[in-house]
Amino acid sequence: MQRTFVMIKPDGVQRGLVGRIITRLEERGLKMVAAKFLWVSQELAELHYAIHKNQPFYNNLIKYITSSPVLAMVWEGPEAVAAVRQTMGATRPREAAPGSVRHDFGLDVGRNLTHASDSVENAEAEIRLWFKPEEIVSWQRDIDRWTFEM
Ligand code: D4T
Repeated sequence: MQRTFVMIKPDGVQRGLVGRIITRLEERGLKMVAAKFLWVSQELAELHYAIHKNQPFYNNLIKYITSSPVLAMVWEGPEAVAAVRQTMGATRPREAAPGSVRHDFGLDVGRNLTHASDSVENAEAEIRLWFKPEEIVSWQRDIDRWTFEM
């Protein structure tokens, strides 16, 4: 099964949307295998968004992500990277598909509620950056044969 890194950003936490966002992933059939609630340090924020260092929005992005706690998670499922990106919707909420988290709960790209890895390689790197191996929980979900074709 594929794994992907997901973060509910400060606006999602402050607006009390954590439960509703998690519910969407659970209802879709994805399985949580790690979670931690933390205040992101400047150092972790810079490592996570290193690829955007030269972008004009970089400073605001770092300020936003370190402004209040986030919920960092790892989710598992078939093609989990693409599936979670689809559930979250396009980066810019006003361009996100109706029914996606970013469409249904957001408007501004600088308050787009969630992060989800955009490739399998980035998912592996982000999971390594945010979690120690022992923080990932391998577990069997008893309903899986009714969710996944095995
Ligand atoms: P993240 O990484 O937060 O899941 O977003 P995406 O993967 O969907 O989009 P991204 O990497 O292109 O952008 C990272 C982050 O930067 C913010 N951003 C982006 C912004 O504030 N202004 C912008 O013009 C863009 C493109 C939002 C997400």
